Amino acid sequence: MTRRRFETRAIHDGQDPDPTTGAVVPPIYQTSTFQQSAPAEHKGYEYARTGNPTRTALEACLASLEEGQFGLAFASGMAAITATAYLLSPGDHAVLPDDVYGGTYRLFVRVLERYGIASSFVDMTDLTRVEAALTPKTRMVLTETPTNPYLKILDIAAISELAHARDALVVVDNTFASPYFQRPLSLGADLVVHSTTKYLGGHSDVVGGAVVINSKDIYQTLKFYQNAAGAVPSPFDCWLVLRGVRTLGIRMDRHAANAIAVAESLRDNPAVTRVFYPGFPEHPGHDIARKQMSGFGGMVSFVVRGGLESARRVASSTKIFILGESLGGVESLLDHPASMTHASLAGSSLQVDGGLIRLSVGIEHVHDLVDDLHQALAKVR
Ligand code: P1T
Repeated sequence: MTRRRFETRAIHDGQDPDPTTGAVVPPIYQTSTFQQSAPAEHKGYEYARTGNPTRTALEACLASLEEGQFGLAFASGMAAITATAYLLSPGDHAVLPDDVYGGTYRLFVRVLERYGIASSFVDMTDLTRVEAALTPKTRMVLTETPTNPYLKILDIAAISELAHARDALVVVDNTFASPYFQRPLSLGADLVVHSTTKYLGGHSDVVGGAVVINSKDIYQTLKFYQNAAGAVPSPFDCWLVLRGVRTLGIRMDRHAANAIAVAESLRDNPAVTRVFYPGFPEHPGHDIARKQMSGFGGMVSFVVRGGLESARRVASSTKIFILGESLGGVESLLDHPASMTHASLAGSSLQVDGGLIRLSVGIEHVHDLVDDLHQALAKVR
């Protein structure tokens, strides 16, 4: 039988009707512990930090969508990235993009450095810089593509080849593309991480994270860390993400269609000096995006003429785009990275432009979204 398609797997994988009751939707197993018939004899579950059937359903579904063997769910995207970082030991070195989510930067610089793990941040669109950053101590290359917030496109296959030649693991944060548009494991990555808070959950009502892996060894190590460190999601949070995942495909199609229309209209606005969208043929990563993604996603970033003050004015003037951190929900969100999501980069060499605005384009009617942005931009003309 041919492999079921993405949309079918999103609705069915890991989600067989409940064997006890026939419930079509996986139940929320709101229990902290499970009865044992004799000491250490049980039906696969003993204590809910170690495992819970609602979490198992989500983990199986996410593994299937990423075309991986194993999934692990966490309490947040940062918990998933932290568990992945436990694969590193003191003395090891990691390479990350210079344009990375501020929380990931903060974890590597402010936390992991204290444990003897060094990291370098490089412009990974330039493969010679990736190669130059790899040292005999490099054990991990953690990438994000499209990057947050400049939407740079990084060549997953080429970076994987360089990293693997030095025995470094490749981790791809696939939060922005979602598995609907991009499957890094099939391009050579070893691990995929997600903030399920974003497109996978899709409704801005849950915080969560996930890791998907093909290697059984790495899976078993991370599963041990998941239980040992304990940053697990609640059954209800797993259920919410799973409910979101079922509509991922249709939401992503609409996010991407709205994003290209918004990006095009911004390009024509005199108050905007630059628009970043990987779907534009002139975007430097467009050809790689066409090769490794099946759609360009729902994120658009742009620079407002007049810099920081103008950007802050625009950010406070939209009526439909909600000024807030996060992304990937059905509602449109607007972020001023320099003072919000990427404020933890302040003072580092990785600062983002004060005039930059990042949009998570939602699935409202596109004309309303375009009108809203142009009325806000009119305030700085
Ligand atoms: O917020 P949390 O679920 O812990 O996920 C962290 C994270 C990881 N990776 C990427 C690419 C992310 O964008 C995030 C969270 N990002 C935001 C909150 C934001 O607004 O960019």
